[in-house]
Amino acid sequence: FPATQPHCSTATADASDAEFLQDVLAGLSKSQKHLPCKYFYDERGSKLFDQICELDSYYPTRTETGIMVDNAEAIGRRLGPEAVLVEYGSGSSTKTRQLLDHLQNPTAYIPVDISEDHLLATAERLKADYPDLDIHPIVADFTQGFEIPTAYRNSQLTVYFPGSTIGNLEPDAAIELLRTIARQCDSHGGLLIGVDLDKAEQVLLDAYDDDLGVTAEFNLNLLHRINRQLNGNFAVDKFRHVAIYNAAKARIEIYLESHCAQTVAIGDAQFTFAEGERILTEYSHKYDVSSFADLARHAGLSVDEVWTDPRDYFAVMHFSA
Ligand code: AVI
Repeated sequence: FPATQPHCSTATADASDAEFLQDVLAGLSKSQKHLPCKYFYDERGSKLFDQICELDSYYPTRTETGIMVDNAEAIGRRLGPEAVLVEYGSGSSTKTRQLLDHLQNPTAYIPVDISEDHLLATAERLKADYPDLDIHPIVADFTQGFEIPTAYRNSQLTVYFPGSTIGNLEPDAAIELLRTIARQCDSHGGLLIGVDLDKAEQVLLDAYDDDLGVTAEFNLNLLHRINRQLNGNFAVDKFRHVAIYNAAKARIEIYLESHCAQTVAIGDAQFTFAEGERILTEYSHKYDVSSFADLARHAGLSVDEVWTDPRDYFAVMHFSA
Protein backbone atom coordinates (compact mmCIF):
# COMPACT_ATOMS: atom_id res chain seq x y z
CA PHE A 1 0.00 0.00 0.00
CA PRO A 2 1.15 3.55 -0.63
CA ALA A 3 2.87 5.16 2.34
CA THR A 4 0.05 7.68 2.63
CA GLN A 5 -2.22 4.87 3.87
CA PRO A 6 -0.65 3.88 7.22
CA HIS A 7 -3.91 2.65 8.71
CA CYS A 8 -4.98 0.46 5.87
CA SER A 9 -5.11 -3.30 6.22
CA THR A 10 -6.12 -5.92 3.70
CA ALA A 11 -7.90 -9.21 4.18
CA THR A 12 -8.11 -10.61 0.67
CA ALA A 13 -5.42 -8.49 -1.05
CA ASP A 14 -7.62 -7.08 -3.79
CA ALA A 15 -9.39 -10.37 -4.58
CA SER A 16 -6.43 -11.77 -6.48
CA ASP A 17 -6.66 -12.56 -10.18
CA ALA A 18 -6.22 -16.24 -9.34
CA GLU A 19 -9.38 -16.29 -7.26
CA PHE A 20 -11.23 -14.21 -9.86
CA LEU A 21 -10.13 -16.63 -12.61
CA GLN A 22 -11.16 -19.65 -10.57
CA ASP A 23 -14.63 -18.20 -9.87
CA VAL A 24 -15.14 -17.20 -13.53
CA LEU A 25 -14.06 -20.60 -14.90
CA ALA A 26 -16.23 -22.43 -12.35
CA GLY A 27 -19.25 -20.16 -12.95
CA LEU A 28 -19.09 -20.42 -16.75
CA SER A 29 -18.76 -24.23 -16.54
CA LYS A 30 -22.18 -24.63 -14.89
CA SER A 31 -25.28 -25.51 -16.93
CA GLN A 32 -26.79 -22.16 -15.83
CA LYS A 33 -23.72 -20.02 -16.50
CA HIS A 34 -23.05 -17.68 -13.62
CA LEU A 35 -20.65 -14.88 -12.67
CA PRO A 36 -20.54 -13.62 -9.04
CA CYS A 37 -21.85 -10.06 -8.72
CA LYS A 38 -19.01 -9.08 -6.36
CA TYR A 39 -16.78 -8.83 -9.45
CA PHE A 40 -18.83 -5.91 -10.82
CA TYR A 41 -16.85 -3.53 -8.66
CA ASP A 42 -13.51 -2.88 -10.30
CA GLU A 43 -12.63 0.81 -10.68
CA ARG A 44 -14.88 1.34 -13.71
CA GLY A 45 -17.66 -0.79 -12.23
CA SER A 46 -17.61 1.21 -9.00
CA LYS A 47 -17.88 4.44 -10.98
CA LEU A 48 -20.76 3.05 -13.03
CA PHE A 49 -22.46 1.96 -9.82
CA ASP A 50 -22.14 5.50 -8.48
CA GLN A 51 -23.82 6.70 -11.69
CA ILE A 52 -26.64 4.17 -11.20
CA CYS A 53 -27.21 5.60 -7.72
CA GLU A 54 -27.80 9.03 -9.32
CA LEU A 55 -30.40 7.80 -11.81
CA ASP A 56 -33.99 8.99 -11.38
CA SER A 57 -35.22 5.46 -11.95
CA TYR A 58 -32.89 3.91 -9.33
CA TYR A 59 -35.04 4.79 -6.32
CA PRO A 60 -33.14 2.83 -3.57
CA THR A 61 -30.32 5.34 -3.02
CA ARG A 62 -32.49 8.46 -2.95
CA THR A 63 -35.13 6.78 -0.83
CA GLU A 64 -32.65 5.43 1.71
CA THR A 65 -30.88 8.79 1.91
CA GLY A 66 -34.27 10.45 2.49
CA ILE A 67 -35.00 8.04 5.35
CA MET A 68 -31.56 8.73 6.88
CA VAL A 69 -32.08 12.51 6.60
CA ASP A 70 -35.64 12.48 7.93
CA ASN A 71 -34.72 10.32 10.91
CA ALA A 72 -31.13 11.44 11.52
CA GLU A 73 -31.63 12.37 15.16
CA ALA A 74 -33.52 9.23 16.15
CA ILE A 75 -30.91 7.08 14.37
CA GLY A 76 -28.07 9.01 16.06
CA ARG A 77 -29.72 8.45 19.46
CA ARG A 78 -30.15 4.75 18.75
CA LEU A 79 -26.42 4.36 17.96
CA GLY A 80 -25.41 6.29 21.08
CA PRO A 81 -22.26 8.32 21.86
CA GLU A 82 -18.69 7.38 20.85
CA ALA A 83 -19.84 4.90 18.23
CA VAL A 84 -17.38 2.76 16.34
CA LEU A 85 -18.92 2.34 12.91
CA VAL A 86 -17.97 -0.61 10.68
CA GLU A 87 -19.42 -0.17 7.20
CA TYR A 88 -19.90 -3.22 4.97
CA GLY A 89 -19.38 -2.41 1.27
CA SER A 90 -18.67 1.25 1.90
CA GLY A 91 -18.06 2.27 -1.76
CA SER A 92 -18.06 6.08 -1.81
CA SER A 93 -19.37 6.32 1.79
CA THR A 94 -21.95 8.88 0.62
CA LYS A 95 -24.65 7.83 3.08
CA THR A 96 -22.14 7.60 5.88
CA ARG A 97 -21.46 11.32 6.00
CA GLN A 98 -25.11 11.93 6.76
CA LEU A 99 -24.90 9.39 9.59
CA LEU A 100 -21.53 10.60 10.96
CA ASP A 101 -22.85 14.16 11.08
CA HIS A 102 -25.57 13.09 13.49
CA LEU A 103 -23.52 10.92 15.83
CA GLN A 104 -22.37 12.20 19.17
CA ASN A 105 -18.54 12.08 19.27
CA PRO A 106 -18.07 9.08 16.99
CA THR A 107 -14.76 7.35 17.79
CA ALA A 108 -13.88 5.48 14.62
CA TYR A 109 -15.06 4.67 11.15
CA ILE A 110 -13.95 1.38 9.58
CA PRO A 111 -15.05 1.24 5.92
CA VAL A 112 -14.78 -2.24 4.38
CA ASP A 113 -14.83 -2.64 0.61
CA ILE A 114 -13.51 -4.98 -2.07
CA SER A 115 -12.58 -2.15 -4.46
CA GLU A 116 -9.21 -0.99 -3.14
CA ASP A 117 -8.57 2.18 -5.15
CA HIS A 118 -12.07 3.47 -4.63
CA LEU A 119 -11.98 2.67 -0.89
CA LEU A 120 -8.64 4.35 -0.28
CA ALA A 121 -9.51 7.48 -2.26
CA THR A 122 -12.76 7.79 -0.31
CA ALA A 123 -10.96 7.25 3.02
CA GLU A 124 -8.54 10.05 2.18
CA ARG A 125 -11.40 12.46 1.47
CA LEU A 126 -13.12 11.47 4.72
CA LYS A 127 -9.91 11.99 6.70
CA ALA A 128 -9.73 15.52 5.38
CA ASP A 129 -13.36 16.21 6.28
CA TYR A 130 -13.42 14.45 9.69
CA PRO A 131 -9.97 15.14 11.20
CA ASP A 132 -10.98 13.95 14.70
CA LEU A 133 -12.32 10.62 13.57
CA ASP A 134 -10.06 7.57 13.42
CA ILE A 135 -10.56 6.21 9.90
CA HIS A 136 -9.34 2.70 9.27
CA PRO A 137 -10.17 1.33 5.78
CA ILE A 138 -10.09 -2.44 5.26
CA VAL A 139 -9.81 -3.91 1.77
CA ALA A 140 -11.85 -7.10 2.00
CA ASP A 141 -14.66 -9.13 0.56
CA PHE A 142 -16.91 -8.90 3.60
CA THR A 143 -18.68 -12.16 2.66
CA GLN A 144 -15.37 -13.93 3.33
CA GLY A 145 -14.87 -12.47 6.81
CA PHE A 146 -12.24 -10.01 8.03
CA GLU A 147 -10.67 -9.04 11.33
CA ILE A 148 -11.79 -5.99 13.28
CA PRO A 149 -8.60 -4.06 14.23
CA THR A 150 -7.51 -5.02 17.76
CA ALA A 151 -7.92 -1.48 19.07
CA TYR A 152 -11.69 -1.72 18.57
CA ARG A 153 -12.40 -5.36 19.44
CA ASN A 154 -13.90 -4.51 22.83
CA SER A 155 -15.73 -1.39 21.70
CA GLN A 156 -19.41 -0.99 21.17
CA LEU A 157 -19.46 -1.70 17.44
CA THR A 158 -22.26 -0.71 15.10
CA VAL A 159 -22.19 -2.53 11.81
CA TYR A 160 -23.63 -0.21 9.15
CA PHE A 161 -24.77 -2.09 6.07
CA PRO A 162 -26.69 0.33 3.82
CA GLY A 163 -27.77 0.09 0.19
CA SER A 164 -29.67 -3.20 0.49
CA THR A 165 -26.53 -5.06 -0.55
CA ILE A 166 -27.84 -7.86 1.70
CA GLY A 167 -30.42 -8.37 -1.09
CA ASN A 168 -27.67 -9.48 -3.46
CA LEU A 169 -27.19 -12.63 -1.36
CA GLU A 170 -29.51 -15.62 -1.50
CA PRO A 171 -31.44 -15.99 1.77
CA ASP A 172 -29.22 -18.77 3.24
CA ALA A 173 -26.07 -16.77 2.51
CA ALA A 174 -27.76 -13.64 3.90
CA ILE A 175 -28.49 -15.47 7.18
CA GLU A 176 -24.90 -16.69 7.31
CA LEU A 177 -23.57 -13.14 6.87
CA LEU A 178 -26.03 -11.73 9.41
CA ARG A 179 -24.79 -14.39 11.86
CA THR A 180 -21.23 -13.18 11.37
CA ILE A 181 -22.41 -9.60 11.94
CA ALA A 182 -24.29 -10.68 15.10
CA ARG A 183 -21.03 -12.18 16.44
CA GLN A 184 -19.07 -9.06 15.47
CA CYS A 185 -21.34 -6.57 17.20
CA ASP A 186 -22.16 -9.02 20.08
CA SER A 187 -24.46 -8.06 22.93
CA HIS A 188 -23.56 -4.36 23.28
CA GLY A 189 -23.44 -3.26 19.65
CA GLY A 190 -25.97 -3.36 16.85
CA LEU A 191 -26.67 -3.55 13.16
CA LEU A 192 -28.09 -0.66 11.11
CA ILE A 193 -29.11 -2.04 7.74
CA GLY A 194 -30.84 -0.77 4.58
CA VAL A 195 -33.39 -3.16 3.07
CA ASP A 196 -35.12 -2.70 -0.28
CA LEU A 197 -38.82 -3.54 -0.03
CA ASP A 198 -40.88 -5.52 -2.54
CA LYS A 199 -42.99 -3.32 -4.80
CA ALA A 200 -44.72 -2.99 -8.19
CA GLU A 201 -42.87 -4.89 -10.92
CA GLN A 202 -42.59 -1.92 -13.30
CA VAL A 203 -40.89 0.25 -10.67
CA LEU A 204 -38.34 -2.52 -10.14
CA LEU A 205 -37.77 -3.12 -13.85
CA ASP A 206 -37.24 0.61 -14.49
CA ALA A 207 -34.67 0.67 -11.68
CA TYR A 208 -32.70 -2.30 -13.03
CA ASP A 209 -32.99 -1.59 -16.78
CA ASP A 210 -32.72 2.18 -17.08
CA ASP A 211 -33.35 4.11 -20.29
CA LEU A 212 -29.86 5.61 -20.31
CA GLY A 213 -28.29 2.15 -20.36
CA VAL A 214 -26.06 2.75 -17.32
CA THR A 215 -27.11 -0.51 -15.66
CA ALA A 216 -26.52 -2.32 -18.97
CA GLU A 217 -23.01 -0.83 -19.10
CA PHE A 218 -22.41 -1.81 -15.45
CA ASN A 219 -23.43 -5.40 -16.20
CA LEU A 220 -21.43 -5.60 -19.47
CA ASN A 221 -18.37 -4.16 -17.72
CA LEU A 222 -17.96 -7.56 -16.09
CA LEU A 223 -17.11 -9.00 -19.53
CA HIS A 224 -14.70 -6.11 -20.23
CA ARG A 225 -13.11 -6.82 -16.85
CA ILE A 226 -12.65 -10.51 -17.72
CA ASN A 227 -11.09 -9.49 -21.05
CA ARG A 228 -8.74 -7.01 -19.36
CA GLN A 229 -7.77 -8.97 -16.31
CA LEU A 230 -8.06 -12.62 -17.31
CA ASN A 231 -7.05 -12.53 -20.95
CA GLY A 232 -10.59 -13.15 -22.19
CA ASN A 233 -11.88 -12.45 -25.68
CA PHE A 234 -15.57 -11.73 -25.06
CA ALA A 235 -17.07 -9.77 -27.99
CA VAL A 236 -18.95 -7.57 -25.53
CA ASP A 237 -21.26 -6.15 -28.21
CA LYS A 238 -22.55 -9.69 -28.80
CA PHE A 239 -24.13 -9.72 -25.33
CA ARG A 240 -27.00 -7.69 -23.94
CA HIS A 241 -28.22 -6.78 -20.46
CA VAL A 242 -31.48 -8.44 -19.34
CA ALA A 243 -33.35 -7.74 -16.08
CA ILE A 244 -36.40 -9.78 -15.05
CA TYR A 245 -38.55 -9.81 -11.93
CA ASN A 246 -39.08 -13.25 -10.38
CA ALA A 247 -42.28 -12.74 -8.36
CA ALA A 248 -42.20 -16.20 -6.72
CA LYS A 249 -38.78 -15.42 -5.22
CA ALA A 250 -39.40 -11.67 -4.83
CA ARG A 251 -36.19 -10.79 -6.64
CA ILE A 252 -34.77 -9.03 -9.65
CA GLU A 253 -32.50 -11.27 -11.71
CA ILE A 254 -29.87 -9.79 -13.99
CA TYR A 255 -28.35 -11.64 -16.92
CA LEU A 256 -26.01 -11.15 -19.87
CA GLU A 257 -27.64 -12.73 -22.92
CA SER A 258 -25.71 -13.91 -25.95
CA HIS A 259 -27.04 -12.45 -29.24
CA CYS A 260 -25.77 -15.45 -31.23
CA ALA A 261 -24.10 -18.84 -31.05
CA GLN A 262 -20.46 -18.10 -30.19
CA THR A 263 -17.33 -19.39 -28.49
CA VAL A 264 -15.37 -17.33 -25.98
CA ALA A 265 -11.82 -18.00 -24.78
CA ILE A 266 -10.51 -17.10 -21.34
CA GLY A 267 -6.81 -17.93 -21.32
CA ASP A 268 -6.70 -21.57 -22.44
CA ALA A 269 -10.33 -22.33 -21.55
CA GLN A 270 -13.16 -22.12 -24.09
CA PHE A 271 -16.88 -21.67 -23.47
CA THR A 272 -19.64 -22.04 -26.03
CA PHE A 273 -22.86 -20.03 -25.93
CA ALA A 274 -26.09 -20.84 -27.74
CA GLU A 275 -28.07 -17.96 -29.26
CA GLY A 276 -30.14 -16.46 -26.42
CA GLU A 277 -28.17 -18.25 -23.68
CA ARG A 278 -27.83 -16.20 -20.50
CA ILE A 279 -25.16 -15.75 -17.87
CA LEU A 280 -26.70 -15.00 -14.47
CA THR A 281 -24.81 -12.07 -12.95
CA GLU A 282 -26.94 -10.87 -10.03
CA TYR A 283 -29.95 -11.45 -7.79
CA SER A 284 -31.42 -8.51 -5.94
CA HIS A 285 -33.89 -9.82 -3.36
CA LYS A 286 -36.72 -7.63 -2.13
CA TYR A 287 -38.26 -8.08 1.33
CA ASP A 288 -40.98 -6.66 3.49
CA VAL A 289 -40.24 -5.48 7.00
CA SER A 290 -41.57 -8.64 8.63
CA SER A 291 -39.95 -11.10 6.20
CA PHE A 292 -36.60 -9.39 6.76
CA ALA A 293 -37.06 -9.39 10.54
CA ASP A 294 -37.77 -13.16 10.30
CA LEU A 295 -34.62 -13.72 8.24
CA ALA A 296 -32.54 -11.77 10.77
CA ARG A 297 -34.12 -13.67 13.67
CA HIS A 298 -32.65 -16.86 12.18
CA ALA A 299 -29.25 -15.19 12.55
CA GLY A 300 -29.87 -14.32 16.21
CA LEU A 301 -30.76 -10.65 15.61
CA SER A 302 -33.86 -8.97 17.00
CA VAL A 303 -35.35 -5.82 15.53
CA ASP A 304 -35.31 -2.66 17.73
CA GLU A 305 -36.54 0.07 15.42
CA VAL A 306 -37.59 0.50 11.78
CA TRP A 307 -37.70 3.65 9.65
CA THR A 308 -39.40 3.73 6.23
CA ASP A 309 -40.35 6.30 3.56
CA PRO A 310 -43.95 7.39 2.82
CA ARG A 311 -44.23 5.01 -0.18
CA ASP A 312 -42.79 2.05 1.78
CA TYR A 313 -40.16 1.55 -0.90
CA PHE A 314 -37.26 1.02 1.49
CA ALA A 315 -36.58 0.33 5.18
CA VAL A 316 -33.69 1.20 7.46
CA MET A 317 -33.73 -1.26 10.35
CA HIS A 318 -31.80 -1.46 13.62
CA PHE A 319 -31.12 -4.85 15.20
CA SER A 320 -29.42 -6.11 18.35
CA ALA A 321 -27.71 -9.44 18.84
C1 AVI B 1 -25.38 -3.08 -4.64
N1 AVI B 1 -26.73 -3.58 -4.87
C2 AVI B 1 -27.57 -3.37 -3.69
C3 AVI B 1 -27.37 -3.08 -6.09
C4 AVI B 1 -28.84 -3.60 -6.17
O1 AVI B 1 -29.72 -2.76 -6.31
O2 AVI B 1 -29.05 -4.80 -6.05
C5 AVI B 1 -26.58 -3.49 -7.30
C6 AVI B 1 -27.24 -3.11 -8.59
N2 AVI B 1 -27.37 -3.88 -9.62
C7 AVI B 1 -27.96 -3.25 -10.59
N3 AVI B 1 -28.27 -2.04 -10.18
C8 AVI B 1 -27.79 -1.92 -8.93
